[in-house]
Amino acid sequence: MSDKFCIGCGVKLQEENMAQDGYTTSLENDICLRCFRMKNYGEYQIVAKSNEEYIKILKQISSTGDLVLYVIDCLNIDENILKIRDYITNPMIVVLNKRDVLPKSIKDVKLLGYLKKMGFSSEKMIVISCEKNYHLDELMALINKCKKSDEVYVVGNTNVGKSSLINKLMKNYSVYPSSLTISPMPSTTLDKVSVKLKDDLTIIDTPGLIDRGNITNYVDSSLIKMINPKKEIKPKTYQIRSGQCLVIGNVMRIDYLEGDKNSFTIFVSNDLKIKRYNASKCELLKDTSKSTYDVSFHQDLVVDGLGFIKIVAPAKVDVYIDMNVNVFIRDSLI
Ligand SMILES: Nc1nc2c(ncn2[C@@H]2O[C@H](COP(=O)(O)OP(=O)(O)OP(=O)(O)O)[C@@H](O)[C@H]2O)c(=O)[nH]1
Ligand SMILES: [Mg+2]
Repeated sequence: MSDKFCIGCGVKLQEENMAQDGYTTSLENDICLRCFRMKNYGEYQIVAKSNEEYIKILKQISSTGDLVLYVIDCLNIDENILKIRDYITNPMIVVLNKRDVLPKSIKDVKLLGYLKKMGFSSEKMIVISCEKNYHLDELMALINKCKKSDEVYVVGNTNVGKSSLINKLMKNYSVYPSSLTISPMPSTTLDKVSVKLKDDLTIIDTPGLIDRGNITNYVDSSLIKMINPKKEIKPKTYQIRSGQCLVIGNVMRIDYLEGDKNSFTIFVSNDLKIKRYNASKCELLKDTSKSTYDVSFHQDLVVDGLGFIKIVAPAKVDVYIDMNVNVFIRDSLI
């Protein structure tokens, strides 16, 4: 065993066992074979991680008292995001990333107001997009102003864009290189990775907390690529009567059971096809798990990792989807 760690994902490098994490053909290399394949060929190999390991890392971070950037994905705002406070008490900047995928009509103040209403209050908050370089100057200024030492940690669920954020900060504000591995799959980063931005600032990437209810854990890699929106979502509105259903990307079905003539607006990746059917004549996805929801006025039905549906009038609906996926109702974001 070496004492060298992969600069892409943080795993300890080894050249003994190809089947194990950290394998590299030579210890002269700086990255493991898994990262090499992801970076060069877009070939993804999912690694099963446990949240216990991550919670251990969070506890270590907590004991430092250093500034933490807590990254959240704009599309996955749910009550679980507050759980971070069970693990760390550090000063924190809440960073709402992937702003570019939400329609421009949704204003940043609305998103920030929503987080406040959920319970974030003492934390600084900022809406950004790594992809579009949106508000990164403002974030960098905040980091410089709020950091407690030379070290700043980046934490959050898997796939929210932690490594993307660090690579972007390095590209914009550092003379040093950074080659953290980024991928659309969950659990890309496997351990802590320190990246020196300047003499008095080192940013530390961490593996993400696995969100067990997220749909990306239960579909194959080609579908994950379609589910992760790459562009601004174009919401699609369907006028719908009870007895009709919508099938979204062949992963989810929503049947409108009871209620007046209604309007469902779907916010999911533009790559996913949506079709409307007469529910009694449609057998699609009936073999998946079914749950019934009562959606009230001004509420969204959220599907973890997929997106959300804004329903105008109160509605009773059946949702068919993989049994592990978290589906819930929240006050409307819009
Ligand atoms: N549209 C959009 N996609 C983004 C943005 N930032 C990151 N992504 C994408 O989100 C996916 C996950 O990015 P990563 O940087 O690997 O996320 P991570 O949080 O480090 O993930 P883990 O290491 O698995 O915990 C990739 O497909 C990125 O291209 C953004 O601002 N906008
Ligand atoms: Mg990462």
